[in-house]
Amino acid sequence: MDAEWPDTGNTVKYTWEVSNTTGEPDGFKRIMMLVNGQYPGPTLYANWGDNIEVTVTNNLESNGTGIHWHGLRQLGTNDEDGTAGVTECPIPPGSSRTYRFKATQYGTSWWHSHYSVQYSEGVVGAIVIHGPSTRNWDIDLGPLPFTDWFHTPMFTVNAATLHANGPPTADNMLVNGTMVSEFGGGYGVTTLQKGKTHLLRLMNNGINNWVNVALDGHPFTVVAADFNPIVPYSANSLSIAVGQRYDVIINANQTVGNYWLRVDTGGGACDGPNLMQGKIRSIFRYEGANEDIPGSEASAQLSTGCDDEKNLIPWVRTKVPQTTPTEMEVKFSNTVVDGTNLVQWFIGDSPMHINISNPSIQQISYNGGNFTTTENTYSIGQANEFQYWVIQQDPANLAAVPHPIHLHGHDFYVLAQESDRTWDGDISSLQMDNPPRRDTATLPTKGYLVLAFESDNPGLWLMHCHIPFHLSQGFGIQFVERAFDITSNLDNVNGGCADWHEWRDEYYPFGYSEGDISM
Ligand SMILES: [Cu+2]
Repeated sequence: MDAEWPDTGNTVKYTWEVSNTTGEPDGFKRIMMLVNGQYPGPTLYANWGDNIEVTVTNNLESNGTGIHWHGLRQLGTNDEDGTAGVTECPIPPGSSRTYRFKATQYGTSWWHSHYSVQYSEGVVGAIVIHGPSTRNWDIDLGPLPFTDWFHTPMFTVNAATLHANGPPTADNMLVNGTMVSEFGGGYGVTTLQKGKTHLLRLMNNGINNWVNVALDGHPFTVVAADFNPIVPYSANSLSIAVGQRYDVIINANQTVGNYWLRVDTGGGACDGPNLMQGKIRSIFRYEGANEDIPGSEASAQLSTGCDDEKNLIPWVRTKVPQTTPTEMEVKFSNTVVDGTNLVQWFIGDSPMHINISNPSIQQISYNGGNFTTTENTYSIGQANEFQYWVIQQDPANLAAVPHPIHLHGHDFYVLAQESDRTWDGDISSLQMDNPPRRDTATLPTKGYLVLAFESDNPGLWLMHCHIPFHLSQGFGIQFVERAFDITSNLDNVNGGCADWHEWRDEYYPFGYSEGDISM
């Protein structure tokens, strides 16, 4: 939970360099952008209550950058959220900035570039914040990230998708940064010790695909969802949306040997096609076993589709007061503009398009936040009160797909989540007694998601679909939470923007295309 935290007095420090390079995580060589040359990027480790300081230097040739700390609330430190166009200007090539914030929560998450679609080029890694667990375990195996993988650079795929009639086809899905393909590559290997219990931190750091996962012969005991400890439950298979995490315990009580971790996408109908669907795997090997490819049999049916887990009971109980939520409608449009298709997602009246060179946090300080329609801002005035929102998909949407909805600066409570249905306004149907609490939840196909969060963190907070293509196509809003109470350090923002503007004007003397915000 994040109402209080210990003060360790300790500061963990990291120094990261983002650079252009090449990599071949599944045997196919392509250009990548990496932190410290590593893929996945370095894991950020801290203890609950630590201060964290990460200095990021941009050594890219012609791209800005910036790092967002997914799920970390940035309580009182809105300017450290790392969101280009909202809380900062991008860090230009040749420049550095230091992010400083506190680990007010504990558990598993990830950091990623929030500059356009850059994270899907490789600027991504895990966050592990050590804290209590709702069930004991012997060995922490660390993070196990999943990501669907494209052989074509994502900036190219994203540009094509903006004008396409459907989702792009992924070439593969990486498990902990590796997989086999027709070009080579290899399976990842995770080592288990016979007779021990192991904590494994599953996360979907992907782009477009949901992840359905199971381990032969070993059910998962699920102990946390996103940054929230839950009442432990047993699952044979888990479904994980882009941005979500599950901490699970695996009991190594089987015969010493090799076991398959089996991974499927959502199947294509609810997410997007993946050429390796049905063949995505990773090896779990007991210490002392030979190094064979597993011969294990699937012991459980893999979950299918793109649905959130249903058995999440927060360990720390909350009763949410009942009131009527405000509705935001999600509409899809694919119209011909200047002779070519243009895909856009509307929330409310507009797709969100913001200027990365003119971040909202700076605009607030200049003019109190006189935002344009396409900046898609929603104002929240009251302090420390629950805010309720219905996100409703238009049943007439031609793109009948679910969306992983992520909110910055807060965890939210999931009060309702229904597919193929229009919210009827019946507040008695909402789950107010200890509802699931997390930072990313699925808005089901042609249905609705009802959320609540407390306005206890003044700032500019993005809420968006975590599929980078959809955010590029406008699927986002900005909450302007208590504009007059924002206490952020604007020196960081102003200094960063001055650097960015100088680089931009030199590098693009004939004008810079601001492009679309994505992440
Ligand atoms: Cu989406």
